[in-house]
This record gives sequence, C-alpha cells and structure tokens, in this order.
Amino acid sequence: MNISPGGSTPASPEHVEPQAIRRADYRPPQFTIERTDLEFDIHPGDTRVRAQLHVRRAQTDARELRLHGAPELDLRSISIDGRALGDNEYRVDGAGLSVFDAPESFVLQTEVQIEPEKNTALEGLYKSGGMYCTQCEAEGFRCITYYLDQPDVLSRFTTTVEADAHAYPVLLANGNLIDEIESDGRRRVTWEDPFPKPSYLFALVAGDLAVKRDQFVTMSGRTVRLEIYSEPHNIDQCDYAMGALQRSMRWDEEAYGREYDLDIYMVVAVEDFNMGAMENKGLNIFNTACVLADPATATDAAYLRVEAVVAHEYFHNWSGNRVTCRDWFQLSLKEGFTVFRDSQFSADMNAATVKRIEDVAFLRAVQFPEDAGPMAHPIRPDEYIEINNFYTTTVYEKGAEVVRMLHTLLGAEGFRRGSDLYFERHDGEAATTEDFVAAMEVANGVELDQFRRWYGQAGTPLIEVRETQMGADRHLTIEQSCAATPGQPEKLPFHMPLLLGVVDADGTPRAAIDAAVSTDCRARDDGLLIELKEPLTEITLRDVGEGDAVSLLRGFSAPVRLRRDDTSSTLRLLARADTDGFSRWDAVQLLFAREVERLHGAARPEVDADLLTLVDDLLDQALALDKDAGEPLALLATLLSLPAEADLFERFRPVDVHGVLDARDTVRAELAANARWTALCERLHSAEPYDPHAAAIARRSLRNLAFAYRVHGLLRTDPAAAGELINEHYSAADNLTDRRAALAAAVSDERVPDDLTERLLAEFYAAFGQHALVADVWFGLQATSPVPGALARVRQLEQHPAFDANNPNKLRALYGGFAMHNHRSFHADDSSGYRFLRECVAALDGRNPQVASRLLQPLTQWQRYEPSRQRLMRAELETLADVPGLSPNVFEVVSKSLGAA
Ligand code: B3K
Ligand code: ZN
Repeated sequence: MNISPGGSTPASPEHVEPQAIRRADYRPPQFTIERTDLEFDIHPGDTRVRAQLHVRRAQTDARELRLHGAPELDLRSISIDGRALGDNEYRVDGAGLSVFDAPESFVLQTEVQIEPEKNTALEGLYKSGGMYCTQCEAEGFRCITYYLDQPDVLSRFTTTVEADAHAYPVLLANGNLIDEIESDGRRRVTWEDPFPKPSYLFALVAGDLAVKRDQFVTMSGRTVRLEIYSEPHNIDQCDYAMGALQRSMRWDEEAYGREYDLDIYMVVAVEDFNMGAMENKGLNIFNTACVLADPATATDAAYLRVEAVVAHEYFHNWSGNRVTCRDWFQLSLKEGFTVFRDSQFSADMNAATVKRIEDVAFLRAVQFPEDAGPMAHPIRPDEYIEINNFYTTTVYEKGAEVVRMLHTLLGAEGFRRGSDLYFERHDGEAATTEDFVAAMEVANGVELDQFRRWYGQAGTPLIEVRETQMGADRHLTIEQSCAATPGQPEKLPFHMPLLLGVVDADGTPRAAIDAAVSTDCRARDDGLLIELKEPLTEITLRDVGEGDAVSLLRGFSAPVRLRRDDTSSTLRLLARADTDGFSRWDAVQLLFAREVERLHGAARPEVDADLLTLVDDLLDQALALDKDAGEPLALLATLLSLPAEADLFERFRPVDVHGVLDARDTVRAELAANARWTALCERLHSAEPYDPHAAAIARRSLRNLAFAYRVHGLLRTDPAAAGELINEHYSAADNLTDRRAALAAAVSDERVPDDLTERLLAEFYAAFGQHALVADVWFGLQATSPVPGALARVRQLEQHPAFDANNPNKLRALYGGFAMHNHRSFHADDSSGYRFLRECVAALDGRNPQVASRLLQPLTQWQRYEPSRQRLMRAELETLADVPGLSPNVFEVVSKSLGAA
C-alpha cells in the first residue's frame, strides 16, 4: 500500500510494446547525486530501504527530477530537505518517480518497501538460499530504490544494513566498515565507499556466512585484507580462489601498473546468480561455479575458469570501476578491455597457446554465428530494447579481440603507454570507447581513424587469400570484405593486423622474411606484421618456393574468417612444423573440417590416408614427450581434438545437422582405431595426487583425450571391454576431471553397456551429488548425451529433487546442456526439441527473464539450417511471440530473430 495514492499512477495494465533506446539520443544527466546514504532494514517479508540522496541540478534549465524505479517499489514516504511532499509535487508510475519542481540542490529522502524473498528474477536485492544479496548491473538498482540508475551518475555511497543478528550475522556492503553495533537481537553495520561510483556497482550481502581471510601487500606497501565468504559448507573450497586473487593483484601491478585502492577486498559466493560474477566495488559477488574449487568438485576447466573470473572481476576495479562507462552502449569499453586483460593474465599463468586456441574456438563457435545472425551488432551497439541482451560474445569477446588488435598494432609498450594515459585521463569518470581509442592515439602519436570502424560496424570480415607461384617468389593477393548485417548493408574496409610466416618444405621455419608489400608492414620475432587497410593488399614473398608453406593469421591476429586456397599438403606442413601453435591447430582443424565436409554424403566413407598419417605423426610427437612436459602436451591435446560440433556447423550452409554429425563420427571412429592411444594413455598415467597446475592439467587433458579415443576404438570391436575400461578409469580417479572423463565416455555412445552407465551415474550422484556444482555436472552430462532418448531423460531429470527451476546453474546445466550441446536431440526431426525449449522459455520468462532470453538463443539460429528445419524452428518462435506479457528480454530476441524488429 502506498502512503500517498494521489501521487501515484499504477503501471498501465494494457500491453505496451517495448521501445528501443538509441545511442544517438544520449544526453548528459540533468541532475547528479553527490552523496547517497542508504539504510536497509531487513525483515523477511517487509524490508525497508531509506535513501537520502544529495541531489544537485546539472543542467541549468532542468526542473523535473526523474528517477528510475521498478513497479515493485512500494513508496512509503518522500520528502525534500525534511519536508514531506504533497500529492501534487511528485508522481509515481511503472518506470519511476518524478519530482516536479526540484530545487537547485537538496536532499531527497524516500522510504520504500521491497520483498526480496519474492524476487525470482535475481535482479536488485534478492534471496539466495539463506542469504540476501544483490545484482545491480545493468539496471537492478532501480528494483531497490528510486534513483538515477544510469552509469554516468557517480555518487559517494554510505550503506547501513540492519538485520536479525542471529540469522544474518554477516552484513556487508561496498567500501570500508565504519560502524557496527548490536542491540535487542538486531545487528547494524555501516559501510562507506570513498570512491564515487554508479549505482550498478552497489552491493549488499546479509547472511550467516563463513569466511576465509588472507592479505595482500600492494606495490606501495599497503596491506589489503582479503576475505572470501560462502555458506559454511563451502568454505573449504575457497583456497584456490584466494590464491588466484593474490596472483591477479600482483599481475595487474606488474602488467598495467594498477594498484588496489580500498583497505579490504571481499568476494561472496552465492548459489543463485544469473551470470558468472559481478565486480561491485570492494564487494564482488560470485556465482559459486566461478569461485569454489577443490579436486572432488571442480574439473581442471573449472579451476581455470575460477582463476580467470576472479582475475576478470578484480581487473574491473580499474577497467570498469575507477573508469566506468558513460552509457550502456559503451559496455565494451569495460568488458572488451577486461576480457583482454584476463586473457593475458590466464596466458601468463597457464599454457598460453592453448588459452589463445580456446578463446578463438569459442569466438568462432559462438560469436561468429551471432555476428552473422539476426542479433548482429557492433561491439558498440547503436540501439537496444533490453540492455541485458547485449552482454554478448560480440561486446565481450569480439570487444577483447579489438583491444588485442590495438595491442598488436601498437606493440606491448605502446599499448601500455596508451592504457596508462587512458587511466590517468579518465580516473573517476564515466568514459566512452572513443576516449579509449583517443588515449591510444595520443600516447603513441598515431592516427586510428580507420581502426575506429571496428566499434561501429558489425559482422565478421572475410579475408580471401590467393597464392600464385611466380618463379622463386610467392605472390599473395589478400582481399577483405564484410557481409551486410541488420541495418548495415554496406561496410567500409577495416584496419587490421595480419601476422604471417613461412615454413620451408623441409619443415624449417623461416627466420627472416623478405617481402614486398603494398601497405605498412614490419618484421617481428614471430613473423611479418602486415597492416591491412585497403580492400585489396598485394604481397610478394621472395624465395618462397612451390613446397614452402605460408602461415597466415598467426596467433589469430584479427577476428576474421580466413578463406585460403591452399592444398592439404601445405596444411599438413604447417600442422607439423609451424612455430606458431595457433597456426598449427588451425591447420589441423581445417584438415579435419575439410575431411568432414568431404565425407558428408560420400558414398564410401573412407578417411584420407594422409590425414591419418598426420595424426600418427602427432601421436609420435606426444609419445616422445615427458609426462611433465606441460604446454607442448596441452597443445597436442588441442591438435588431436576434432573440431567441436558447433565449429563444424559454421562451415555448412545450410547445416544438415545429422549428416554433419555422422561424418564427424566417421572421422572420430577412424582416428580411434589407432592402437597407440593405449600407449599414450598409459604413458601419461601419474600416481601423483591431484594438482591443478598447468603441467598437470596438460597431462590430464591429453590423457583423457587418449582415453576417449581408446574407448571409441574398443566400442567398435568389444563394447564390454570398452565398458571395463570406463569402469577402471572411473574407479582409479581421485578428482572430478578424470571422473567426469569416465562418465562422459559412459554417456557418449549407445554401445556402452546400459547397466554400467546407470551404475556409474548413480554411484557418482550418491558420492558427490550433495555438492550443488557436482549435481550440475551430473545433470549436464545426461542432458548432453547423444544416446537416443535424451529428451525423455531431461524431462525425468526435471522432476529430480536436486533440480531447482529457479536456480540459473541448474537451468543452464539441464536446459542449456540439452539445447546448446545436444545437437542430435535438440534437432530431432519431429521438432520435439524445439518445442521443449520454447515451453521452457515461456514458463521461465515470468520468473527470470534474463536467463529465459539466454536459453532461447539456439532457436534464433534457425537461418543456418535446411528449409524444413527452419520452418519448424520459426514456428516455435512464432508461438512464443504470441505469448501475452513477454518480458522485454524475450520479446527483443524473438522479434529480432523473426525479422520483425
Ligand atoms: N559486469 C558483470 C556482468 C553483468 C551482467 C548483467 N546482465 C560481470 C562481468 O562482466 O564481469
Ligand atoms: Zn566483466
């Protein structure tokens, strides 16, 4: 009930179509909030938020103060400088609150009632298990109180939290603790954050939490307290994240000269979280999946993810918090840059080449389709309906590639000069991507006008290379183009770095390259760096003969599709002998992909003998390495892996899902027939206890790959023996990585004896299912299994007591696993997979629109498939579009993908 019905207009009941917000319409704020004092009085069912906002007019003609506020806010009082406002002085509606005649400078006091216990969208203040926590980016703060909830309004926050002392002994907010008292069973603490920040960085936590403490001494000698909080049963799994945090803090000092600024840095692990983690100032909130790790509950991949996400959120303290974004169109300013920074960090901590390969594989499998589909947008979008839909692989990962290209073009030192200047110029400000590029220009005395097109043009450029032998020289013509994307029919050429090298026919990498190039270029230790700017670039490589191979796009120096007309023997030479690990991997991937293409629909599915010989050679290389060799083993594991199914789909138009998968299975079966996987598996066995460091991860990754091939080899001849092998692998495992490898093999093929699969899954759940994150692995394995009957299993698992339809991790494991990674069942010919996903999304949308719109993504790719499949997928989207009251999140994705928006 509102105290002042005259001042409020309830949200209109009739449906209003969500409207687009445009970058071109950006205007600086009319008012600013210099200080924000918040008081939270937490009572289950009746939480009060009292806000004192010290407001100042920022534009002389501004009169009406318009604050954002969600419809759920129940306004209980409102006053200015201590005087209660009358009904005719303000208005409340479904989107916020207006104060009609706001003075030049004043204190606005409001009190609202909210019910975090009912908040299933997990945006604003909500409850996860027994604790209260927040998620405010992008626009969650307006679900907490009325505010100028936009990133260009920076304010100094003081936060007081009061709650039952017994149930919520830990009360946290941003900044430094300045006061705590306890009386009458209530606990009350006050936190002060000295750094002005936008509301999206606000955080609060209240719970009965355990803590792990450590410290970090900064480069200027200050001691910072580090605290990681979790529910008590998880606290033993926080050690690894603590180490990762300390490594990140040191790395950012050394690599970027960035020092931490508060006296305390806190991380809280919560089970219900819409994404990975959130960089709130001094009080990061993490999905448990991105912070907890121990050998029984985290795979090697999970350890690496924890390290990367801890680093990412920490790095945001400078790239995001000290310098924030002017508006949400600038999101890539903080996200692209921070992803680039965390990828540099992970590369420094682990197998660098493999990190690069994984990043590129992800970009190609997920971002390239996005950039070619109905939701394609530049890394700095021009418009959105729902900003949460724009936390995309384009803004993040392509954004990081754009920053990486600046690093490549300017060199490490030049890039550091640019980033130093950027931080110096914009510390404490809300900046734009333009400010970032301008700092790079000024610090290096260069002009980056053409480079700026990467921020405004969507779509993946295509680089087509034609090679002609001219006597002793090789002539290359390099053409760049970029297909039309929604709203952008014509593209201008991009400025991009192309790193190339040469491998001589005898396998010797060329140390110095003699070349004539029609554009800027320079020699580097790792190859010749060519700056492509024109639609057509010509290169003559001297003394490059018929059998020598040109290694193009070393290190994936630009986020482009490369079309090359080279022969298989060139690719095999690169795969065996290139100095650039990425380029070796890319060559093998291309050979595998071409083989899948060749076999697709072929009458006699026989795998090319030269490809099998190459695999044999790579196996030789692997068998010659010591089991502690580290990175070379990790690289061989990626070289010997078949392209992911989603990667292969990128090569076919239209995609005949089942035909492509059958062809891939044929290649896998042939590789699996190689007898030496057994030797490799045995050679890489280790009796050492589990260790999450790079060399051990490398050994396990190749060993588990060899194990998977071995199982598939045996399945053809002796399924019972394959079952025995899986059973042994499972029983011998002392960690989740190996256990999961055994289970993945068990669910990977219908020839694996059913009773074994059922027994192992049951044993695994009985032993580890009490850990929510392991239960997610268990759900995910079954949801992704290509064995027929997956949909029925998924429907059964929905009824399992451990499944929680309000927990995003469970939704992603079960529904996401099925729709995004179980291509055979999701694309069942009877449309059952499509229908199931549509039903899940429709049911979820009312509860959690952010997760609902993410899960919908596989249906939006309908244009890639054959016409009959397109019709089925579109039909589900059309049915969904007709559901009354869709959230803006799902509305935007559905309508854009149907071409209606
Ligand atoms: N900045 C957050 C993401 C917020 C997503 C809002 N839907 C995490 C990150 O990128 O670090
Ligand atoms: Zn981020």
